[in-house]
Amino acid sequence: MVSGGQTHAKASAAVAAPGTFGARILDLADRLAKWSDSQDNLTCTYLTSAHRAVAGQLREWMREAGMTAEIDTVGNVVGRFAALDPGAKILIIGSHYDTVRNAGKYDGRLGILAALVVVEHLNAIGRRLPFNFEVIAFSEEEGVRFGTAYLGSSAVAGRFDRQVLERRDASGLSVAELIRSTGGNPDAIPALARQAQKLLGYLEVHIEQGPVLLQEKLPVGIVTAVAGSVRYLISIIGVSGHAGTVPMTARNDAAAAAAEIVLFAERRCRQAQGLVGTVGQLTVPNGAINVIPGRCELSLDIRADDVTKRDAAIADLFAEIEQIKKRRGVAIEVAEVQRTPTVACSPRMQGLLADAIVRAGIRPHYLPSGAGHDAVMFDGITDIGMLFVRCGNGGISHSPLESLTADDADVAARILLDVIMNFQE
Ligand code: HGY
Ligand code: MN
Ligand code: MN
Repeated sequence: MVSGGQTHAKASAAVAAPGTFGARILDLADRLAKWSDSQDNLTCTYLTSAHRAVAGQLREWMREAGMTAEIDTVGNVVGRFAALDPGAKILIIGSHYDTVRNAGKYDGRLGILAALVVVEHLNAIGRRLPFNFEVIAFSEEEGVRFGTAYLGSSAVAGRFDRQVLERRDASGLSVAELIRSTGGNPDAIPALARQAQKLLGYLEVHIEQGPVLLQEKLPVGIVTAVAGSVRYLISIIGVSGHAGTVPMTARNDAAAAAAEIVLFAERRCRQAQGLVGTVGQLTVPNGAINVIPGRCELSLDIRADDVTKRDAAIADLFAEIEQIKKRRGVAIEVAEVQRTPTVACSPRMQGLLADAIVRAGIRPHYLPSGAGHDAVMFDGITDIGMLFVRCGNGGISHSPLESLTADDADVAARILLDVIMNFQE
């Protein structure tokens, strides 16, 4: 391990003038944001041409930083800053480069770029680490195109669910077909799994996506736990009809039934602190202005800081759906597409982050994450830790209003460097 536990961080970080890490992170994020699935906003979904261009750029930057770097069969960009001892264990620092639709530039990408600038710095000062340092840009965390999140990190963590390969996007293309179309091989996915005993830990730097660090007037915080979520896709089948001739009392309107579900979910999730419910997608397939919706499809994402609270809300929701079916004479199919547990960050990793934050002269602040993160895939496989970074505009995220200052990005990168330079097994 690091000789004598001395902190090289101060010496080595001094080489990089204050602010350089932050400015570089924001510049690289701007450059990545130029690739998008949309002309109008930043959208970078799984294995689109924009997504693959971003992967190629990340691989190039990783190589220029002194890492070996490859794009694996599911699109993860895996950079490796090798130890002097090739048989040394591995510390993984990762986050995702896919985005939601109409996204901000920093969700996921901050974590990749913070790790990248740290490796650039280590390489510049000729420092090698006593462990192999893997920087992984995960290919699919948001689950926008196929509905299920963590595709990239689940493969690396050895938790990939083969059923995901059958999921189809709006065009009817399956995950397996898409992976093959990019030269990947779904049968090679199990081989991506890292051996748990070879891992020293998993760390992720991520924007907070909330207002707490703003309110605390702190640039960074230590994540205590990451909220799990249950995601459903709901199909409502009613009877389509002429908007002008079918009396209101004779309708089985699928969209009106969906509206009842949306409002019930909102009402029920307002009943408890730490419980949230979101309908993020709501469509009337092939709808028309003068046709009563015969079909309506919606997504539902339920989360809580406590699994009992979450499951009670889900039970109430299912009971209400039964009532809506009877009241409105519609069929309602509910498919669970993902269920992830609430995951605690390891006390060891929290301690390493806290020590580095104190050394930086900052008050350590601990907070849970309401957002999901790739880190949850590594729970139970290795120690996980997350560093949150303050974001502006009230903490808004999953929006082009997402913002991050160069100063805060710089602080985060320096803390990450300090943790790495002082990392003890
Ligand atoms: O949905 C989430 O919490 C994360 O942004 N993927
Ligand atoms: Mn996100
Ligand atoms: Mn994210």
